Amino acid sequence: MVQLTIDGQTVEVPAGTTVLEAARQLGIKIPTLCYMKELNEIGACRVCLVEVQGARTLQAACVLPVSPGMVVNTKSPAVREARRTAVELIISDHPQECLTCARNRTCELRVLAEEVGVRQIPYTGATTQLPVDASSPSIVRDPRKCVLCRRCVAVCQQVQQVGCLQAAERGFDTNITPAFGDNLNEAVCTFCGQCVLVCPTGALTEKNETARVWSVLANPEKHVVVQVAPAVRVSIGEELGYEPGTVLTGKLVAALRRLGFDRVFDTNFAADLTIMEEGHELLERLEEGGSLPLITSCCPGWVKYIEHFFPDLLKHLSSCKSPHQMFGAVAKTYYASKHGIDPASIVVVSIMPCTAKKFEIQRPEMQASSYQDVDIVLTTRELGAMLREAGLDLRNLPDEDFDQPLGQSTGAGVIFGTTGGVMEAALRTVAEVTSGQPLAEIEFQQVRGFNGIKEAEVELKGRRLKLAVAHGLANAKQLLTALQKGEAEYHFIEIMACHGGCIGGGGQPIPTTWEVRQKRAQGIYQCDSQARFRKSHENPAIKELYAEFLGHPLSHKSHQLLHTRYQP
Ligand code: HC0
Ligand code: SF4
Repeated sequence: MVQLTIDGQTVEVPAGTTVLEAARQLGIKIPTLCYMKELNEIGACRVCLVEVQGARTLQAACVLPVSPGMVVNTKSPAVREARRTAVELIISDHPQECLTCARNRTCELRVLAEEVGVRQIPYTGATTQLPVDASSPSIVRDPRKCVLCRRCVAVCQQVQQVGCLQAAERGFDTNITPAFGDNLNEAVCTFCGQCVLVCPTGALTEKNETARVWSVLANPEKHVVVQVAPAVRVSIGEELGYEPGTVLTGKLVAALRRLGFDRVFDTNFAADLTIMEEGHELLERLEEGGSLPLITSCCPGWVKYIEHFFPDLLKHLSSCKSPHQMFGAVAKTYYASKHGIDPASIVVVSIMPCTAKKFEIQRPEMQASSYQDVDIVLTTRELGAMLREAGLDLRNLPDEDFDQPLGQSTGAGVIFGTTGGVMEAALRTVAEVTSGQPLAEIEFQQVRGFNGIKEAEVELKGRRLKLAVAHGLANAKQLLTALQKGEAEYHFIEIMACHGGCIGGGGQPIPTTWEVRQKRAQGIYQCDSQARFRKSHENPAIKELYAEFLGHPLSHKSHQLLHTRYQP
């Protein structure tokens, strides 16, 4: 242990601890901008400067290891002036567009400027004039607002190991960009949006579609139906001042109705449908010797990743479309004909915790209903903005129920929203369908929690099935590499691109930290434990859909509407 003094207080910390972390242990907050613990400790922004007795210059606390007897001052006049100057210099090359910026409420630079006492910008000079990159359906990059903190680079390279973003040029011309100056749409970006979550400013944002939604809501010719992803009900509250993980399903339904949606449906319904299809696909592959392991395909960031980086493994992907795409196809066929609505007038809006879903709906194979199956995707953040604009305070709204029939769901559907959930939901159904016996224990604890790669084994029809769950693309890569080398053998794998699964999706409220993810996951399991039905095959509306329309899982019609093919 190392003993040192910070602002007159003594603290003892393990060797190797940084001064920044030691100060935090004392409750002393040293401001930071580029810092992300264990991911981006590069001392680039110079905002965390401190004075160390005996040192000739001020030091960046985030990269300064403690040493015995060190005496640190975090608030001396020299420190405060240097920090303020660092922030003033950053702002001198930053567009002063706070009033119109998408990150107005959550901008770290804005808050930091206040914290270090910036009241004017004494510096003028050249400013960055690189063009906005709005090429992708998911993410907009505005290099003028970039503060070169490199947090996005760290996440993309280390957490996702996609390596899409990097620093180019030098000095004043330094900028963060995909390789070769490509735009995001041309690059290997998966649109996972994890970079958006860690961007401190408005340099990376989702492609905003709220204007299109307002416009269809105001159009009486349109029948506008909305579906809500599992993970949104436990995070939308954060946009409106609630604690992370607060379950707000009923109030959210009421709010969507007040916004003017004609029907408020649930993606959880379609998650149950996915389990019926994917569960039977697993059984078919096990029995008929199809490609194993079967790997889940409901996360569009993950699907884009495997297409770019492991095309030889595409045969392992489930042919199932993601639940919200299945929903769109069912809404514009089954629901339209059952209720006598012209599918051409139906607009399907998905509220998703995800930026990649904006890309997914535009894929050419997502038009099984003869129309684009899902028309518009809004992130949780965009829905938050719409609710604030409409002046809808959830606290004043009653709990209301989803519309039927596409609003009925089970606990198995809701756990899709967190890592391990698709696997657990599938096991609940596959185990019962094969044994014909009710499961004694329906909670599969082995696949819960935030370990990067989780493994489990279950007995199915006298056969031991080996399962794995990965979240975050670096973990997915590790699993796939082992598979490729023949070092790992599994029957069924669940992969989600984002840490924590959809609760940690790139469209979720900011901040999305590990602690916040934990609380949202707890909210998800709370929804499951309180659900009337907890297994997908028990969902009465799903039974009705098969009886009235699809026939049976993996039927010709199911294949037409709910499944796809991947081309390497
Ligand atoms: Fe998810 Fe989904 S669980 S991807 O994380 O599978 O986005 O919440 O809506 O489609 O159901 C996201 C969340 C969904 C889909 C579902 C799946
Ligand atoms: Fe990297 Fe994901 Fe951001 Fe694309 S969206 S640049 S893959 S972190």
